[in-house]
Amino acid sequence: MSTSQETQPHWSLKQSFAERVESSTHPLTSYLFRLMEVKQSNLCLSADVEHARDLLALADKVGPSIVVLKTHYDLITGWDYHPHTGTGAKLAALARKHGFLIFEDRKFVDIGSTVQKQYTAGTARIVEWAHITNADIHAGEAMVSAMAQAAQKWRERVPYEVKTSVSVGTPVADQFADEEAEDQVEELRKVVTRETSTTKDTDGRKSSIVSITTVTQTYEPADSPRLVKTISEDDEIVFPGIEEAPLDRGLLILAQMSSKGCLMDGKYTWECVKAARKNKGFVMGYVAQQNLNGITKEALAPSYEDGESTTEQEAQADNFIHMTPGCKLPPPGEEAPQGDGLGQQYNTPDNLVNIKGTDIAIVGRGIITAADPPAEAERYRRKAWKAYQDRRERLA
Ligand code: 6AU
Repeated sequence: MSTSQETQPHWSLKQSFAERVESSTHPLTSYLFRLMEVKQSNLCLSADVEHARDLLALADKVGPSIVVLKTHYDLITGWDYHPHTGTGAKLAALARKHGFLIFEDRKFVDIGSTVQKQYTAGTARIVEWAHITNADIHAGEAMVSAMAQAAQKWRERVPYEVKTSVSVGTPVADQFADEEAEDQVEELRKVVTRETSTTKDTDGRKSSIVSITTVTQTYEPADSPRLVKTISEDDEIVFPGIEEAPLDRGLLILAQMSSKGCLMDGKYTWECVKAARKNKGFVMGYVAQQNLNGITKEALAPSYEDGESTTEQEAQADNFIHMTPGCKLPPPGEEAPQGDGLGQQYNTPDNLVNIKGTDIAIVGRGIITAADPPAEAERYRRKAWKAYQDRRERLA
């Protein structure tokens, strides 16, 4: 696939991450660019391990080398869904400790109403612990605005901490959105039941339970950008190089894939570019195999008649971040990394970041299966950072 950038590199390809902070249209992207400069890292670990305890141990060990930790919560055994003490909350604490963002690779694709619920509700409540998630927009651009709306609604509630108080009344289970509140009600119900069952009226008849408990939730301003204050003392450690991440949530549009025979063609990728330009307040960028900033329809899908297009001005203003999976270093003595035999295709960090112009290299098995994952993560960090520096030098 040829790009207009081959002849005329887009300005964002030449700038440093620090320089791109100012012109970012998403607060989380600005933050991430700053974090990348502070940690001299453009590495994302794809932490596709078997068990939740392995995930947390790996995140703690590799955390110093990365700026993004990518999860697939649905392939992890033993994922604890508790909103305050579960795996998501523990990952969030590790993210604060080491300074990285969490990216849940959920690849949402459905009608708007369904993705809103999948994103913010259900068992995993992804929006609460993942700064970033991604979407395959084959269902159409409307799902992006639907997710943006859901994230915004959630965000408006977050500066307020939920405070639950329990008092005597009549409980209705459906009222209890908060799991903890339900637990408290259940406890009280047991107490009341125990007390009333042992209480007899003077005439010997058992008293009946007229009222039990009601739960009221009030919202109090919180002064720090977190949902969960503390899990344990260790969870209070905060990475010293930069302030905590903002509470804004961001989306990466899955514009191109690394897998062999992928059906996402130029027409689809062009629709991704248009959806990104239309939803800049929520879309941070792309999961893609090449840089798409400033790209035109002619470069991606010349014969596609899409009816509406984006302007040259809009294309010039692009400053989306690009994260790229299918990244591996070749084994010693070999030039190119081999695929995994299951359709995954790999490129080196140099090819992806320097030549193709993407920003963050996503590495999974290249690090996870190494004998010493933290040391291997450091090796990848250095290679990916060098590729970024080489790109700037090459295009200067
Ligand atoms: O480095 P690997 O091959 O062990 O892992 C790559 C990770 C996996 C994939 O689900 C994911 O990256 N991925 C994605 C993402 C991030 O959306 C897109 C894609 O095109 N290829 C790909 O491998 O967790």
